[in-house]
Amino acid sequence: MKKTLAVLLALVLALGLIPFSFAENAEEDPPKKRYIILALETTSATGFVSGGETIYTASSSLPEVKEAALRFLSDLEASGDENHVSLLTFFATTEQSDFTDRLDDVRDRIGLLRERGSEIDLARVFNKSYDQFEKIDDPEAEKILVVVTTGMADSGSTIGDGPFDKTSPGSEWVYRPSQVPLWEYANGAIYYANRLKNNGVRIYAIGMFQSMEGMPEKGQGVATLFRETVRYLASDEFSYPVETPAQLDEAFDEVAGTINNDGVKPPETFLLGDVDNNGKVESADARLALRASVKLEDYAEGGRAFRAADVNRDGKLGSDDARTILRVSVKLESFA
Ligand SMILES: [Ca+2]
Ligand SMILES: [Ca+2]
Repeated sequence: MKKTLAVLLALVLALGLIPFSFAENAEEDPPKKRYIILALETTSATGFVSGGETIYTASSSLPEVKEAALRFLSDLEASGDENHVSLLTFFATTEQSDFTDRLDDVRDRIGLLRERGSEIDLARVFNKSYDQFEKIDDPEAEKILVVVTTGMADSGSTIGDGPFDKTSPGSEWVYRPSQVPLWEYANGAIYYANRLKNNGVRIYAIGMFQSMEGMPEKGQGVATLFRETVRYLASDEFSYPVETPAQLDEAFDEVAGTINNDGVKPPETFLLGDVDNNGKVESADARLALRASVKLEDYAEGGRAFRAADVNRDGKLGSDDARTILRVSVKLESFA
Protein backbone atom coordinates (compact mmCIF):
# COMPACT_ATOMS: atom_id res chain seq x y z
CA MET A 1 0.00 0.00 0.00
CA LYS A 2 2.78 2.39 0.95
CA LYS A 3 4.40 2.05 -2.42
CA THR A 4 1.19 2.67 -4.33
CA LEU A 5 0.57 5.83 -2.40
CA ALA A 6 4.10 7.06 -3.01
CA VAL A 7 3.64 6.53 -6.74
CA LEU A 8 0.30 8.29 -6.65
CA LEU A 9 1.78 11.25 -4.81
CA ALA A 10 4.58 11.44 -7.34
CA LEU A 11 2.05 11.42 -10.16
CA VAL A 12 -0.01 14.08 -8.54
CA LEU A 13 3.01 16.28 -8.12
CA ALA A 14 4.31 15.67 -11.63
CA LEU A 15 1.03 16.24 -13.44
CA GLY A 16 -0.30 18.95 -11.19
CA LEU A 17 -3.69 17.30 -11.27
CA ILE A 18 -5.43 14.30 -9.89
CA PRO A 19 -5.43 11.43 -12.39
CA PHE A 20 -8.79 10.21 -11.15
CA SER A 21 -11.21 11.53 -8.63
CA PHE A 22 -12.23 9.84 -5.45
CA ALA A 23 -15.89 9.41 -4.71
CA GLU A 24 -17.11 12.24 -2.55
CA ASN A 25 -20.36 12.95 -0.84
CA ALA A 26 -22.97 12.32 -3.50
CA GLU A 27 -25.30 14.89 -1.96
CA GLU A 28 -23.86 18.34 -2.57
CA ASP A 29 -25.55 21.69 -2.10
CA PRO A 30 -26.34 23.45 -5.37
CA PRO A 31 -23.67 26.05 -6.19
CA LYS A 32 -24.20 29.50 -4.68
CA LYS A 33 -24.06 32.61 -6.79
CA ARG A 34 -21.93 35.44 -5.46
CA TYR A 35 -20.86 38.84 -6.68
CA ILE A 36 -17.62 39.90 -5.09
CA ILE A 37 -15.80 43.22 -5.43
CA LEU A 38 -12.16 42.94 -4.47
CA ALA A 39 -10.91 46.45 -3.62
CA LEU A 40 -7.16 46.96 -3.31
CA GLU A 41 -5.31 50.13 -2.30
CA THR A 42 -2.41 50.83 -4.64
CA THR A 43 -0.78 53.87 -3.05
CA SER A 44 2.96 54.11 -2.73
CA ALA A 45 4.73 55.24 0.45
CA THR A 46 2.98 57.76 2.73
CA GLY A 47 4.94 60.27 4.83
CA PHE A 48 3.80 61.42 8.27
CA VAL A 49 4.99 64.92 9.20
CA SER A 50 4.98 66.32 12.71
CA GLY A 51 6.56 69.64 13.71
CA GLY A 52 7.84 70.08 10.17
CA GLU A 53 9.70 66.77 10.24
CA THR A 54 8.83 63.49 8.62
CA ILE A 55 8.53 61.20 11.62
CA TYR A 56 7.56 58.10 9.70
CA THR A 57 7.10 56.76 6.20
CA ALA A 58 4.65 53.91 5.72
CA SER A 59 5.74 51.79 2.79
CA SER A 60 3.42 50.22 0.25
CA SER A 61 2.41 46.59 0.74
CA LEU A 62 1.19 46.12 -2.81
CA PRO A 63 3.55 43.26 -3.76
CA GLU A 64 2.38 41.17 -0.78
CA VAL A 65 -1.24 42.15 -1.35
CA LYS A 66 -1.08 41.00 -4.96
CA GLU A 67 0.25 37.61 -3.98
CA ALA A 68 -2.34 37.12 -1.25
CA ALA A 69 -5.14 38.26 -3.57
CA LEU A 70 -4.18 35.62 -6.10
CA ARG A 71 -4.35 32.97 -3.42
CA PHE A 72 -7.71 34.36 -2.32
CA LEU A 73 -9.10 33.72 -5.81
CA SER A 74 -7.87 30.12 -5.70
CA ASP A 75 -9.49 29.70 -2.29
CA LEU A 76 -12.78 30.95 -3.73
CA GLU A 77 -12.57 28.50 -6.62
CA ALA A 78 -12.13 25.62 -4.18
CA SER A 79 -15.76 26.06 -3.09
CA GLY A 80 -17.16 25.12 -6.49
CA ASP A 81 -19.67 27.96 -6.19
CA GLU A 82 -20.40 30.48 -8.92
CA ASN A 83 -18.28 33.54 -8.15
CA HIS A 84 -18.34 36.73 -10.18
CA VAL A 85 -15.47 39.00 -9.26
CA SER A 86 -14.81 42.65 -10.02
CA LEU A 87 -11.42 44.15 -9.25
CA LEU A 88 -11.42 47.70 -7.92
CA THR A 89 -8.16 49.53 -7.33
CA PHE A 90 -8.05 52.80 -5.48
CA PHE A 91 -5.99 55.80 -4.49
CA ALA A 92 -7.29 59.35 -5.12
CA THR A 93 -9.46 57.79 -7.78
CA THR A 94 -10.74 54.31 -8.57
CA GLU A 95 -10.53 51.90 -11.47
CA GLN A 96 -12.89 49.03 -11.73
CA SER A 97 -13.47 46.04 -13.99
CA ASP A 98 -16.87 44.47 -14.70
CA PHE A 99 -17.95 41.38 -12.81
CA THR A 100 -16.64 38.23 -14.44
CA ASP A 101 -16.64 34.56 -13.58
CA ARG A 102 -13.42 34.13 -15.56
CA LEU A 103 -11.14 34.47 -12.59
CA ASP A 104 -8.07 34.12 -14.81
CA ASP A 105 -8.93 37.55 -16.23
CA VAL A 106 -8.94 38.93 -12.69
CA ARG A 107 -5.61 37.24 -12.03
CA ASP A 108 -4.14 38.91 -15.11
CA ARG A 109 -5.32 42.30 -13.89
CA ILE A 110 -3.87 41.74 -10.45
CA GLY A 111 -0.56 40.72 -12.00
CA LEU A 112 -0.38 44.04 -13.84
CA LEU A 113 -1.04 46.26 -10.79
CA ARG A 114 1.59 48.86 -9.98
CA GLU A 115 1.93 51.30 -7.11
CA ARG A 116 0.06 54.46 -7.97
CA GLY A 117 -0.94 57.66 -6.22
CA SER A 118 -0.41 59.00 -2.73
CA GLU A 119 -3.80 60.45 -1.75
CA ILE A 120 -6.57 58.05 -0.81
CA ASP A 121 -10.28 58.61 -1.39
CA LEU A 122 -11.69 55.76 0.66
CA ALA A 123 -15.32 56.96 0.51
CA ARG A 124 -15.18 56.62 -3.28
CA VAL A 125 -14.49 52.88 -2.94
CA PHE A 126 -17.88 52.40 -1.29
CA ASN A 127 -19.66 54.80 -3.64
CA LYS A 128 -18.34 53.07 -6.73
CA SER A 129 -19.10 49.64 -5.26
CA TYR A 130 -22.66 50.80 -4.59
CA ASP A 131 -23.09 51.70 -8.28
CA GLN A 132 -21.55 48.41 -9.36
CA PHE A 133 -23.84 46.33 -7.17
CA GLU A 134 -26.86 48.29 -8.40
CA LYS A 135 -26.31 46.69 -11.83
CA ILE A 136 -27.03 43.21 -10.49
CA ASP A 137 -30.67 42.26 -10.85
CA ASP A 138 -30.48 38.83 -9.23
CA PRO A 139 -32.04 39.21 -5.76
CA GLU A 140 -30.83 35.75 -4.74
CA ALA A 141 -27.16 36.49 -5.37
CA GLU A 142 -24.93 37.28 -2.45
CA LYS A 143 -23.16 40.66 -2.62
CA ILE A 144 -19.76 40.96 -1.04
CA LEU A 145 -17.08 43.65 -0.84
CA VAL A 146 -13.60 42.68 0.28
CA VAL A 147 -11.62 45.86 0.90
CA VAL A 148 -7.89 45.79 1.60
CA THR A 149 -6.93 49.11 3.16
CA THR A 150 -4.50 50.86 5.47
CA GLY A 151 -7.56 52.53 7.01
CA MET A 152 -6.23 55.91 5.91
CA ALA A 153 -8.30 58.44 3.98
CA ASP A 154 -7.10 61.93 3.04
CA SER A 155 -9.22 62.86 0.07
CA GLY A 156 -12.88 62.84 -1.00
CA SER A 157 -15.96 63.15 1.20
CA THR A 158 -15.64 64.63 4.67
CA ILE A 159 -18.35 64.39 7.31
CA GLY A 160 -18.38 65.98 10.76
CA ASP A 161 -20.90 63.55 12.23
CA GLY A 162 -19.89 59.96 12.66
CA PRO A 163 -17.98 57.68 14.99
CA PHE A 164 -15.02 60.11 15.15
CA ASP A 165 -14.77 63.66 16.44
CA LYS A 166 -12.30 66.14 17.95
CA THR A 167 -11.75 63.86 20.94
CA SER A 168 -10.86 60.73 18.94
CA PRO A 169 -7.34 59.30 18.94
CA GLY A 170 -5.17 60.99 16.33
CA SER A 171 -7.71 63.80 15.91
CA GLU A 172 -4.90 66.38 15.69
CA TRP A 173 -3.71 64.91 12.38
CA VAL A 174 -4.72 66.79 9.25
CA TYR A 175 -4.09 66.32 5.58
CA ARG A 176 -1.56 69.10 4.97
CA PRO A 177 -2.73 70.51 1.62
CA SER A 178 -6.39 70.74 2.70
CA GLN A 179 -5.83 71.17 6.48
CA VAL A 180 -8.88 68.93 6.95
CA PRO A 181 -8.62 66.54 9.94
CA LEU A 182 -8.17 62.92 8.90
CA TRP A 183 -11.05 61.80 11.13
CA GLU A 184 -13.51 63.73 8.94
CA TYR A 185 -12.39 61.72 5.91
CA ALA A 186 -12.73 58.55 8.00
CA ASN A 187 -16.31 59.49 8.91
CA GLY A 188 -17.03 60.07 5.21
CA ALA A 189 -15.79 56.61 4.25
CA ILE A 190 -17.72 54.97 7.09
CA TYR A 191 -20.92 56.77 6.07
CA TYR A 192 -20.76 55.32 2.56
CA ALA A 193 -19.70 51.90 3.83
CA ASN A 194 -22.82 51.86 6.01
CA ARG A 195 -25.01 52.81 3.06
CA LEU A 196 -23.63 49.76 1.25
CA LYS A 197 -24.28 47.49 4.24
CA ASN A 198 -27.83 48.79 4.50
CA ASN A 199 -28.29 47.64 0.91
CA GLY A 200 -27.45 44.06 1.76
CA VAL A 201 -23.75 44.05 0.98
CA ARG A 202 -21.46 42.21 3.39
CA ILE A 203 -18.17 44.09 3.83
CA TYR A 204 -14.99 42.25 4.78
CA ALA A 205 -12.19 44.68 5.66
CA ILE A 206 -8.55 43.61 5.78
CA GLY A 207 -6.48 46.21 7.66
CA MET A 208 -2.94 46.56 6.37
CA PHE A 209 -1.26 47.70 9.57
CA GLN A 210 2.12 46.05 9.07
CA SER A 211 3.21 49.19 7.23
CA MET A 212 2.64 51.13 10.50
CA GLU A 213 4.80 48.78 12.51
CA GLY A 214 7.62 51.25 13.19
CA MET A 215 5.40 54.27 13.83
CA PRO A 216 6.96 56.31 16.68
CA GLU A 217 5.05 57.32 19.81
CA LYS A 218 4.02 60.66 18.30
CA GLY A 219 2.11 58.90 15.53
CA GLN A 220 0.42 56.20 17.59
CA GLY A 221 -2.82 58.18 17.79
CA VAL A 222 -3.26 58.31 14.06
CA ALA A 223 -2.39 54.61 13.77
CA THR A 224 -5.21 53.93 16.24
CA LEU A 225 -7.56 56.05 14.13
CA PHE A 226 -6.76 53.89 11.08
CA ARG A 227 -7.29 50.67 13.02
CA GLU A 228 -10.65 51.81 14.34
CA THR A 229 -11.68 53.02 10.88
CA VAL A 230 -11.19 49.53 9.46
CA ARG A 231 -13.34 48.07 12.22
CA TYR A 232 -16.16 50.50 11.44
CA LEU A 233 -15.94 49.86 7.70
CA ALA A 234 -16.45 46.12 8.11
CA SER A 235 -19.76 44.39 8.68
CA ASP A 236 -20.05 43.21 12.29
CA GLU A 237 -17.03 41.13 13.22
CA PHE A 238 -15.67 40.89 9.69
CA SER A 239 -12.55 43.02 10.09
CA TYR A 240 -9.15 41.39 9.86
CA PRO A 241 -6.22 43.33 11.28
CA VAL A 242 -2.91 42.38 9.69
CA GLU A 243 0.17 43.25 11.77
CA THR A 244 2.80 41.09 10.06
CA PRO A 245 3.24 40.06 6.41
CA ALA A 246 2.51 36.41 7.29
CA GLN A 247 -0.89 37.38 8.69
CA LEU A 248 -1.92 38.76 5.31
CA ASP A 249 -2.30 35.31 3.75
CA GLU A 250 -4.13 34.16 6.86
CA ALA A 251 -6.57 37.04 6.66
CA PHE A 252 -7.34 36.36 3.00
CA ASP A 253 -7.69 32.64 3.77
CA GLU A 254 -10.11 33.37 6.58
CA VAL A 255 -12.17 35.72 4.43
CA ALA A 256 -12.37 33.16 1.62
CA GLY A 257 -13.20 30.40 4.10
CA THR A 258 -16.01 32.48 5.58
CA ILE A 259 -17.37 33.46 2.16
CA ASN A 260 -17.33 29.80 1.09
CA ASN A 261 -19.12 28.98 4.32
CA ASP A 262 -22.01 31.33 3.42
CA GLY A 263 -20.81 34.18 5.59
CA VAL A 264 -20.53 32.15 8.76
CA LYS A 265 -17.09 32.16 10.33
CA PRO A 266 -16.01 28.55 10.55
CA PRO A 267 -15.88 27.66 14.27
CA GLU A 268 -12.29 26.43 13.97
CA THR A 269 -10.08 28.72 11.95
CA PHE A 270 -8.76 25.61 10.25
CA LEU A 271 -9.52 21.96 9.78
CA LEU A 272 -6.50 19.71 10.18
CA GLY A 273 -5.39 18.51 6.73
CA ASP A 274 -7.58 21.04 4.89
CA VAL A 275 -4.68 22.98 3.40
CA ASP A 276 -6.71 24.83 0.75
CA ASN A 277 -9.34 25.77 3.35
CA ASN A 278 -12.40 24.57 1.46
CA GLY A 279 -13.79 22.70 4.46
CA LYS A 280 -12.88 19.22 3.19
CA VAL A 281 -9.79 17.03 3.36
CA GLU A 282 -9.19 15.88 -0.17
CA SER A 283 -6.37 14.71 -2.39
CA ALA A 284 -5.88 18.33 -3.50
CA ASP A 285 -4.78 19.09 0.07
CA ALA A 286 -2.25 16.27 -0.04
CA ARG A 287 -0.89 17.73 -3.24
CA LEU A 288 -0.47 21.18 -1.65
CA ALA A 289 1.17 19.64 1.42
CA LEU A 290 3.58 17.74 -0.81
CA ARG A 291 4.38 20.86 -2.81
CA ALA A 292 4.98 22.73 0.47
CA SER A 293 7.35 19.98 1.63
CA VAL A 294 9.57 20.67 -1.39
CA LYS A 295 9.11 24.46 -1.11
CA LEU A 296 6.90 24.79 -4.18
CA GLU A 297 4.35 26.38 -1.84
CA ASP A 298 5.49 28.93 0.69
CA TYR A 299 3.40 28.68 3.85
CA ALA A 300 4.37 30.97 6.72
CA GLU A 301 5.31 28.99 9.80
CA GLY A 302 2.48 29.10 12.29
CA GLY A 303 0.06 30.33 9.63
CA ARG A 304 -3.29 28.68 8.97
CA ALA A 305 -2.19 26.71 5.90
CA PHE A 306 0.99 25.63 7.65
CA ARG A 307 -0.88 24.37 10.70
CA ALA A 308 -3.44 22.60 8.52
CA ALA A 309 -0.68 20.86 6.54
CA ASP A 310 1.52 19.89 9.49
CA VAL A 311 -0.76 17.04 10.48
CA ASN A 312 1.83 15.24 12.64
CA ARG A 313 2.46 18.57 14.38
CA ASP A 314 6.24 18.35 14.38
CA GLY A 315 6.62 21.94 13.22
CA LYS A 316 7.84 20.88 9.75
CA LEU A 317 6.10 20.27 6.47
CA GLY A 318 7.24 16.90 5.18
CA SER A 319 6.14 14.32 2.64
CA ASP A 320 4.92 12.25 5.61
CA ASP A 321 2.31 14.96 6.28
CA ALA A 322 1.20 14.82 2.64
CA ARG A 323 0.99 11.05 2.76
CA THR A 324 -1.18 11.12 5.89
CA ILE A 325 -3.50 13.71 4.35
CA LEU A 326 -3.89 11.54 1.25
CA ARG A 327 -4.68 8.48 3.35
CA VAL A 328 -7.22 10.46 5.37
CA SER A 329 -8.80 11.82 2.19
CA VAL A 330 -9.53 8.26 1.02
CA LYS A 331 -10.55 7.18 4.51
CA LEU A 332 -7.65 4.79 4.99
CA GLU A 333 -6.76 6.69 8.13
CA SER A 334 -8.14 9.38 10.38
CA PHE A 335 -6.28 12.06 12.29
CA ALA A 336 -5.42 11.00 15.81
CA1 LIG B 1 -9.41 20.98 1.31
CA1 LIG C 1 4.94 17.71 9.83
